[in-house]
Amino acid sequence: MTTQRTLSIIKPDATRRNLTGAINMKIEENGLRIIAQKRISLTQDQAGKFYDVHKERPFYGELVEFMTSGPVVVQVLEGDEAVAKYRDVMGNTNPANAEPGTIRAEYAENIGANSVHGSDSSENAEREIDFFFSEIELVG
Ligand code: FUP
Repeated sequence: MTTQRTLSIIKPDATRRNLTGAINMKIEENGLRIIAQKRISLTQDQAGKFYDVHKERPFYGELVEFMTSGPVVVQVLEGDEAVAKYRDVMGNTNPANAEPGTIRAEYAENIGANSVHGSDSSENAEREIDFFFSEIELVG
């Protein structure tokens, strides 16, 4: 068993439809613990920096626009193999290809407005957690 932490973001399409609680229920039902959480509005600058890895992709501008279109809930999840576990709980990036029962299959609107973000490696998780949280905000 390897206990890990991962960064989750509940995206504007989900906060707009009042789905924070429903998504948190899926997270907790799957054995992940929410050890930090805050609801914030991202600036264009913050969203741009967070998604810097996608800068050259054709959807980058739209992604930054979308992530600043309403509040987001940023969270740190902790649990056994939390990075891979949360990727499973989220489902495929495109909800049309997401396994039934996953967050994206149930709630995502489309590949862009896909309700949640989750770190894709433990290295990125560390970097993304540091982006939003200080150590004293993480209460395991
Ligand atoms: P994921 O790790 O599943 O969130 O997916 P990616 O890192 O590949 O993409 C990050 C975000 O970019 C997605 F959540 C939504 C957006 N995106 C698009 O809008 N269009 C695409 O074709 C791919 C990704």
